[in-house]
Amino acid sequence: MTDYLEDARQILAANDRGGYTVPTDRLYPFQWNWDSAFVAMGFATYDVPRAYRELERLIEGQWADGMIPHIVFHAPSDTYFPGPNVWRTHHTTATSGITQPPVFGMALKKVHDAAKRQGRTGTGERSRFLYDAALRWHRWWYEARDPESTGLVALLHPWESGSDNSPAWDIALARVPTTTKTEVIRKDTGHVDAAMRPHDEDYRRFIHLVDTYAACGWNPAEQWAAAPFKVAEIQTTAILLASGEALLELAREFGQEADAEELETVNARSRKALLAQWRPELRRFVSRDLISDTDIEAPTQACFCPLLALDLEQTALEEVIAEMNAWSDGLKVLFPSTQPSYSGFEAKRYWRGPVWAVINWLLIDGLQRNGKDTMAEKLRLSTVRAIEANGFAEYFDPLTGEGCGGLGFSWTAAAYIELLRLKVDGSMRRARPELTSPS
Ligand code: 2M8
Repeated sequence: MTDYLEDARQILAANDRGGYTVPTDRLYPFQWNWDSAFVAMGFATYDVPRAYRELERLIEGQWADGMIPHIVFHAPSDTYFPGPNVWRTHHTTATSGITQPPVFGMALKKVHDAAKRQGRTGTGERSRFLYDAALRWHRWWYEARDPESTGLVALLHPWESGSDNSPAWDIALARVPTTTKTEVIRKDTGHVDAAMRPHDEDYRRFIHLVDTYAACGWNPAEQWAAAPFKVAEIQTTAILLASGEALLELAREFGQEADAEELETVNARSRKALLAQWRPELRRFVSRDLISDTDIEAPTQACFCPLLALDLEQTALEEVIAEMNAWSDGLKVLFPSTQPSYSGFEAKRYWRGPVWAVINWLLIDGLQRNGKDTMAEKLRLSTVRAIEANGFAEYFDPLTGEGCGGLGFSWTAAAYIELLRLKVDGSMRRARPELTSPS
């Protein structure tokens, strides 16, 4: 019988490049921000020191202003575009110049709790160091990406969402010119089928944005003023809030009263702002395009991510479940990153429809938080079965279940480890005991 749990751990071991984990070989040969946070949560279930190390290595890339970049280029590789020479940033360890969803705080709390449960000594200091780094990053988010204190943080590049070519950006990204000063030499389509990747035109716009912000010397205020793409985004804000809640618990535990007060204030503001993005007529939440000052109504997975950090009232909750069920109807694997009946849906093209195990993980957390265990279990089973049947692929076609994109993928392995643990534990509650080594 195949030991999928062991396979998942083998993938994480194979993608280890010295205390950090690449998402997959060749296609993504560096350390990615939110990938590493998910991976650290996977490690936390069986190798706490390695989980700490993953987060510590990411922090090597943290900028003086608190920003944690979306890529840390620890070691050179010529299998990825855009590399450090395109980003033109000035950190000691080469990094990109944009950021990614702040799953880090949630991950840190899980790693810290696992260390405590195991009675490990000497981990308090490691947690404190990472807590300080996380708090500095959260301050950066609110200062640099919500200068008017609305409670919703904004993205200046689609890559910052992690959902690169989501239909959610179609209108906002179309305003970004396709002209670039940098030559666009894609490497991704040499690794995987171009039909599964963003279009060339998307890449030209992605790189136009990089050129624009590099010309600002990566100064946050200058970028904010120059940005042709600016989206106050609900998935990122929900993740920031969930991580903010985790940091608040840590602040209290560490006796950091002033930090706790500060976190309470920003968390409350974000909670209120997220709730205001609920659209009953759509039965989902919406992001806001800050350039056109309009709602983004494209139906994507992000519309349900606020569950992660909100306690919804019953009526809204029932509507969310009805909407999620409607999207799931007739699919082989749940949950699609775009509503299947939407004109922009593409079953295999990256973030335009496929199922992502880590998104399911976030949705499951949100559903559990809101007491929707049946839907949570439906997503959990669907994810676990898809992986067991089709491998640890980067993502899955929701219509056929086919594993797509890169293979031997770290975050899919981490998600499997976590989602299997829920079954082993047999409950769908939030605080769960650790799974001990299977041997
Ligand atoms: C994908 O994004 C990178 C750019 O960051 C790319 O396509 O080159 C996304 O799926 C992103 O969410 C993920 O973090 C990254 C590495 O897995 O790949």
